Amino acid sequence: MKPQLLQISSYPEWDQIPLEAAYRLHRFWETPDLTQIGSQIRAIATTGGAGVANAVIEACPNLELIAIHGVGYDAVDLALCKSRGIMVSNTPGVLDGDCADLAVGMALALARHIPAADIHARSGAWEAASFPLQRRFFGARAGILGLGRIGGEIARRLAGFDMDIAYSARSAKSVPYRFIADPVALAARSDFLFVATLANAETRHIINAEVLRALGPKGALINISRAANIDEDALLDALESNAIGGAALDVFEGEPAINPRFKPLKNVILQPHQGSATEATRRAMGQLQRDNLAAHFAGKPLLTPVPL
Ligand code: 8YV
Repeated sequence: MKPQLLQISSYPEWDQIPLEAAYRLHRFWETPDLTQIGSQIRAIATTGGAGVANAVIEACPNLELIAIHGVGYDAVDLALCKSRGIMVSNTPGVLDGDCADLAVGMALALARHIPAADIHARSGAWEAASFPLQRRFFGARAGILGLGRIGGEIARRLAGFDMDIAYSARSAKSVPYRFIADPVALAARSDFLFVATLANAETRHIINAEVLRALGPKGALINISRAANIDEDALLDALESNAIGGAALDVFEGEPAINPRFKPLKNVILQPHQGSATEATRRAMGQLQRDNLAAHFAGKPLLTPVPL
């Protein structure tokens, strides 16, 4: 008999077909009432953004595994999982390059105002006036908050842009970049401050009004991690008053809805949570999610367990 699996959000066909072949699937968005089936669910498949609500975990008393399609596990209550003996897997390693590409691409687009310049050329405004001069990107000072896999890939790319790179992390690493433990000090020496840290209770609003003040009117903030790492109201205040130079954001509080205060701003680049969104990476994430599920149901250790 196929193990029963609760699926929290839909996947492309290339994931859906093999999942359906291996499991008896229950689509949560079609049947959110788990009263009848909750006790039969042995695994939950979800995404990094969607996670799983505690009420859903509680409605599945025989749940063994939550398999996340994504590296972030901040939307799953790990303490609850631990107390219930539920394992959690994620998909680290396969999405680092794409997330780093987007972070650097957003920073470059912000520095050179590429989207606005595109409109200038397309709209005919160029015939009346040249586009204003922009800011040089290569050779600038970069700060990276969180030098994990994604942060490391960002640094490797920025080195190719001859950047002077510093980073904050829990401890210094053996890398050729300067370690600055304090995020305020990191921001103060950064032209471009990249946020690439995982999100948890400790990192909540790690980018606050003080860090933004230190970044200053010439500094730009790039967030490729989670919205919760940034005090979004403080960021909006700083952007509206030009207290920082700009921001490039892939994640938002309450996404996919975004705070309407962002919309009229000219000093921002906004992306709809696209860090891992290439076909090659999403296929690799789906495969790793299924490999974790398959390992579990074959009685083998998970390939990429989330430490509980
Ligand atoms: C995706 C992500 O949004 O990896 C993560 O944590 O946030 C993203 O890659 C999502 O999980 C894709 O399913």
